[in-house]
Amino acid sequence: GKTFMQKTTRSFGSRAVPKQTQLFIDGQWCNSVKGGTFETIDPFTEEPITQVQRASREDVDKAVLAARIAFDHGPWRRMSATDRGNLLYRLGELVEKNAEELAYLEALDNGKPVSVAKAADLPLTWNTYKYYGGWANKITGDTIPAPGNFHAYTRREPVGVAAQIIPWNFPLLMQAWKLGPALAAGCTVVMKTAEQTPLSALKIAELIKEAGFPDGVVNILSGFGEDAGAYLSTHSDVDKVAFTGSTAVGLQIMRNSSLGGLKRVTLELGGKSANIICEDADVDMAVQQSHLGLFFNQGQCCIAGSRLFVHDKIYDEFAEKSAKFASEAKLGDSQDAATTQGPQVSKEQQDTVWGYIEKGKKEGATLLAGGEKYDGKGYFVKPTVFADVQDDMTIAKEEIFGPVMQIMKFSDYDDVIDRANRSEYGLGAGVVTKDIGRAFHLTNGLRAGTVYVNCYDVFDPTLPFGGYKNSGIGRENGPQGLDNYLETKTVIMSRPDGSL
Ligand code: TXE
Repeated sequence: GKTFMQKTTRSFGSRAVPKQTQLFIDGQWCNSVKGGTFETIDPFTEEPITQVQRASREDVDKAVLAARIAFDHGPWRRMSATDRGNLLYRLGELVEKNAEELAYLEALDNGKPVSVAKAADLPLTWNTYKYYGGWANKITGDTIPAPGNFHAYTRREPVGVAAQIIPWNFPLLMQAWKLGPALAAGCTVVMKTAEQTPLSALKIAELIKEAGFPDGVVNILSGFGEDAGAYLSTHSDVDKVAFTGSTAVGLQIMRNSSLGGLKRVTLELGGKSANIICEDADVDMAVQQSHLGLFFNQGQCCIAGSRLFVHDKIYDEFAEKSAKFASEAKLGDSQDAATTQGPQVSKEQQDTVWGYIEKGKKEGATLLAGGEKYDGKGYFVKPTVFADVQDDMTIAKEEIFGPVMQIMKFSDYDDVIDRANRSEYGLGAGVVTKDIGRAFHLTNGLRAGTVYVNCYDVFDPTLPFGGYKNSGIGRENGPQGLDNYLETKTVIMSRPDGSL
């Protein structure tokens, strides 16, 4: 049994109720100032899981003030980089220790299969905290041989208070990608989680307290984008805004963030990533690679390989096998170990994805799998495969963010590079080939932040991640992830004449 939480019985079997539903401000759990709350919904049962405190402007002000004071006057800035790194590492260990509960919460709130959360989201999350813990005392400057009698050097200093706004598709991992580098750099944070998935982040807040971070260093607000999120991104006491979500909101944040003074901004936004299957590819392997690339996480991945360009020599075989592969998905309860595809995160997402399926049919794509409405309980979308998709169809241009595959045909390699690059997005791309020359030709020609060759959806804290064009600004993960949270200070000291 699940001893960590109180048990209740729901219509779809037993679901333990999460303990933590308050706002986490200045190291304390509190209700929202105005008393607002909202329901978070289980996308499998369509029933509310619990009521969560809803942050409004007053709570954002409180949290930003706490983060400001913690940055300007708290023990955090005086702590050694080694101690700061140890705290992050300890947080990683606590995530590992609490993996079972965290995976349960993640699956409950988001709908993803718990087996996937355990195998992917959790290890990635704890490894991210540990990875950035290791970086804390390796952030160094340079000594510079400036001409004249000077000793010149640079210091890398934290940017200050970071506002971080995250989405619902990988709640724990997006939280770690944001907190890890910010805390390693020595920033303090106000994070607003996604309204669809507030729960796992609150468990992390509990672990942050247990790890021993000073009060106010991390503040976690559950709430909505249009009020808490928008206000946080304009706040004049915030030095930096980091956001992951839709391109539309990313552009809004870019504008809003300049209202209260100049802030550093990094954005990780939508995508419509091209995945190119060459004529020499092992078709079965390519079918698996592209299936993972599109259907992973119910298709709710910003880097989903959602424009599949398949060489005409293998097109028919590929399309047929892909459709068969897709129809074998086991839709079900996220808490059931046998489930391979859970529900979409929300009714809104289910409706949006369904709208795209209808558009695909209307615009004349050939339906090879799925495509009928799911009318049982739970926000499911049947895995759907469209073939004969043309570049100008809506489903080939817009981010669907669901289990809907678009297969397109190509025959010329230079032409397919042009077609792949003819997109407002540039987050990821894939190539399947055994020909090393083709691999270089395509990877170098594609305008995207990550290119996978004979693999897809490989993520790791060591690997920089981010977008070209409308897919974002900046890179997360790797040492590049730290740059987003650091200023460079140049110090020039006059030194006595004649010293060497
Ligand atoms: O995203 P939003 P939504 C894409 C995907 C999806 C679409 C819509 O295509 O179908 O976006 O999803 C907060 N100021 N991605 O509506 O609105 C919001 O509360 C400040 C891609 O869920 O961008 C949440 O915390 N914040 C993506 C976060 O922004 C605001 C992941 C993301 O929500 C705000 C998610 C505002 N004005 C969706 N409005 C990816 N890149 O992985 C909303 N928010």
